[in-house]
Amino acid sequence: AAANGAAARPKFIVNSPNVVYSDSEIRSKYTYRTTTVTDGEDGSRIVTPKETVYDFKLDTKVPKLGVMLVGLGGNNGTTVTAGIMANRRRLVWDTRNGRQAANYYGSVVMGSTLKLGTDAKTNQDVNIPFHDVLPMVHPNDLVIGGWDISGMNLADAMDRAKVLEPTLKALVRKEMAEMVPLPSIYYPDFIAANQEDRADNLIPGSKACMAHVEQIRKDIRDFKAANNLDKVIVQWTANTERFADIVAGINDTADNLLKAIEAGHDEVSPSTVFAVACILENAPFINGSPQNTFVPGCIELAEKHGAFIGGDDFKSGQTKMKSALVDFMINAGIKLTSIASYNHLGNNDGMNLSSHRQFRSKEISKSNVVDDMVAANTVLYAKDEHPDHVVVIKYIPAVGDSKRAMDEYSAEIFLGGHQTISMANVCEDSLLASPLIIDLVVIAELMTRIQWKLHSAEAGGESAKGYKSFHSVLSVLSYMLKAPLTPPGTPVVNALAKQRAALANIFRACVGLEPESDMTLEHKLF
Ligand code: NAI
Ligand code: DG6
Repeated sequence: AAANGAAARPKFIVNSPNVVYSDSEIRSKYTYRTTTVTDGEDGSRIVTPKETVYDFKLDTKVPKLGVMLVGLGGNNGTTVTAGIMANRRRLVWDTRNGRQAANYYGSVVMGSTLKLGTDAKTNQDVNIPFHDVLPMVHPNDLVIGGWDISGMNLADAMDRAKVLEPTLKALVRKEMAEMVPLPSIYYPDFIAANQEDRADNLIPGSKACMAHVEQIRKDIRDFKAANNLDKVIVQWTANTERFADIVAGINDTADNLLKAIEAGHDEVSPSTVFAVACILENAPFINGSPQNTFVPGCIELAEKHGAFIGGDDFKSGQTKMKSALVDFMINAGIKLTSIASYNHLGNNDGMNLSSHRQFRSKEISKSNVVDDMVAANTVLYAKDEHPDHVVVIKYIPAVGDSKRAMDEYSAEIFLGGHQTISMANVCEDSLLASPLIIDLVVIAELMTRIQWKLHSAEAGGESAKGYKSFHSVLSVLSYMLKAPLTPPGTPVVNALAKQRAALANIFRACVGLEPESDMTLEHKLF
């Protein structure tokens, strides 16, 4: 993709009357096929195929993009920053296992492929890098900045994080040392008391106020101007906060939330203040932690301003496995009866989560991830029946960022038999989370360039009138998130394969391609 703001040349051309290319846009006419079900008078179900024709319009100009991380000096913040530097400079470093080159493993956008179609001659699948499906920002071109309540420069902060190899750190140290997080807002009641020692880089004031909102907005504008950026995306990768209480008259509507911030109400969290600032500044805001940043008033504010928000809580290791494995079990007709999910870790995230109220936020986001799959299987589960599901997190400093996760899945199988699957997952937590941070930024940015309208025969699909953006709540980011935020009143999808299919098929629709059905009739009917 072009890094200089020029329109990027598509990596393939779709040969269809429904797809029109221009210097700055791709327009497609796309027929979305669904099925509606109604109850017939005799108690039977009437199932009707339905077609809705949409026009999609993609701005192919790849912007110069900035990403501002809240929590820049933390394990994720320093790891993703150093990782992007390493890739940009194509660094290779020594490890005890040999030479290691920078890569983007773990990023769907940069590390995975998508089936484009079948080769006309050989009938074999043609797969392309996911990044080539539509013109996307390359992570090497991201300009990184952000805030942290700890004022440590990023070279010292990456030492504190204890994630990266010393040989890699030596190669990026100089550049990292030049980066110092902007001062941030700190309301001690929202994160664990054990974080107080690092809070030395603060915007004055210890509860929400409009001055904080305005300072954050100014920081975004200044960063944009200083780096000559077209757009900025903000992502919360700061400490997990406690849940904010939902209080009528305080955070239940957009107006009440703004008034509550003006009045300095105690139930407005730092992450909500950041979200509000970003919404008002029209910078997409993504929450990578589990707390309820997006209180109802915040979601309404985003809708009012047509600003993009996404969340919550990066889905990195244990939960990603859970959302794949449980999907398999329940869709295989195996009755999952319990999940015992234990993990311990020794990084600063683990220390913060050793405090009960912050653990509770994480417990909620880790626990709800199988609900939709259970509810969908009315053969195995009675109404309101759920598998037992317990989540335990322990702080063990000695293991640092190397998280150990142990899960036991129990299930009932044929004729009363039992199946137990035990899983142990060991990984550097921030090396799993960093590629997700990248994917969230790249995909959220792309979503700001896609518009749609209902196809109108009268306008011949040519009129630009009536195009609008996707809903403010970017549920298309669900694959990367443990507790996907969806537009109010719409279902949450946790199953990993469905989340990826939604992502891939929406992108295919933008270039007029059918969803990948995996029917492969070409290999079955001949
Ligand atoms: P960390 O504790 O190393 O980094 C968090 C940083 O946020 C710290 O540097 C801290 O000083 C800063 N901070 C706290 N409050 C702040 C505020 N109000 N403004 C600006 N900075 C603030 O944690 P880590 O490992 O980087 O994780 C970050 C978040 O991501 C945590 O909430 C964690 O639960 C979440 N997460 C991490 C995953 C992973 O695999 N590493 C996966 C899922 C979620
Ligand atoms: C321990 O649960 C700490 C958490 O921050 C997790 O490491 C993080 O949420 C990742 O969890 P998961 O389940 O996606 O691997």
